[in-house]
Amino acid sequence: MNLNKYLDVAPEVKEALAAGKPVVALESTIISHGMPYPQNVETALQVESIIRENGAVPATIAVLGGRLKAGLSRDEIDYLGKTGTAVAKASRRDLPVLVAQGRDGATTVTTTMIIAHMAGISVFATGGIGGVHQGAETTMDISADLEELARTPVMVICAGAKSILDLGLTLEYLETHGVPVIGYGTEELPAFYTRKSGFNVDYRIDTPEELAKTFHVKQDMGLGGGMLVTNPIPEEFSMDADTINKAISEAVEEAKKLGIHGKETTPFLLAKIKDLTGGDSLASNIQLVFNNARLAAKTAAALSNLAKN
Ligand code: PSU
Ligand code: MN
Repeated sequence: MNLNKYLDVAPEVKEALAAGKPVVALESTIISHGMPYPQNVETALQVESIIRENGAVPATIAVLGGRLKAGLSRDEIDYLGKTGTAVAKASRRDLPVLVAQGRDGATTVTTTMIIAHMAGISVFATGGIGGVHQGAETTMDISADLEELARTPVMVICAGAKSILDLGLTLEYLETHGVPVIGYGTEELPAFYTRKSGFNVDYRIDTPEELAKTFHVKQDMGLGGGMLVTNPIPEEFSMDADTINKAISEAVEEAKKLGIHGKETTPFLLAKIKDLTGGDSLASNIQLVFNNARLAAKTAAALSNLAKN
């Protein structure tokens, strides 16, 4: 294990990693900035149970008191959920400041990948990733998540990208940076709340074993960098495309009107969409995270079997 002096790995996670058992990383921006309290805490704890039920150890990641944490207690998860947006949203550029000042941070996909990799964790489950925003030709708003996927060797399992982003440009960016975009059981990029987006993924893979093998080969060949697995929301929880797209357009318009920018954009859009859909989007969001947690646990198990052989 590549132990870093700024990193605290929870005892259960440390033991599992030392024994070559499957571990799944989870992010904390989704807790503090992505969902309201108390659903955020309930979801985070439920996701951890789902990962355990599927044979892996969960490691929720955050920055607490300036320490990088891989594996949180229930109280720590509760604290991040209750404190909400008062906890800094921590991307790569924020980490040195938060650590130097002994502060707390909710980790995005970017920083969760960084800390997972430091701890020796290869599989990470979340809801959605950041990407190229609509209008990025002029705003240059491109999430640091894409850059991290290019450089850090962690497999990120998400439900695709939502159309608050420019999906076409997001795929172009990932292609340029050599990040494989895999559809789990689908040729089409899922659009988070819905199973369809009108864009194709690079490859379709149908089993956790094959996901694990592809990621293993990528690292074994020395290519480095991450891999993005897009797992469609289960049919029964997917939303009506017209309803959700209308809410997304309204939210994007409102953000533009109010001049929302920088790190505020994604949390603003998520909260607005939740209000506009009367909470339906939140219910779907929770279910797709559960679905990704199941796949991640199985994939982490397949990856640890590969490493043993
Ligand atoms: N998309 C979601 N839910 C989220 C996020 C994105 O559907 O909670 C969070 C993730 O933590 C992601 C971050 O890494 O937002 C991206 O923020 P930005 O667009 O500012 O890079
Ligand atoms: Mn941004």
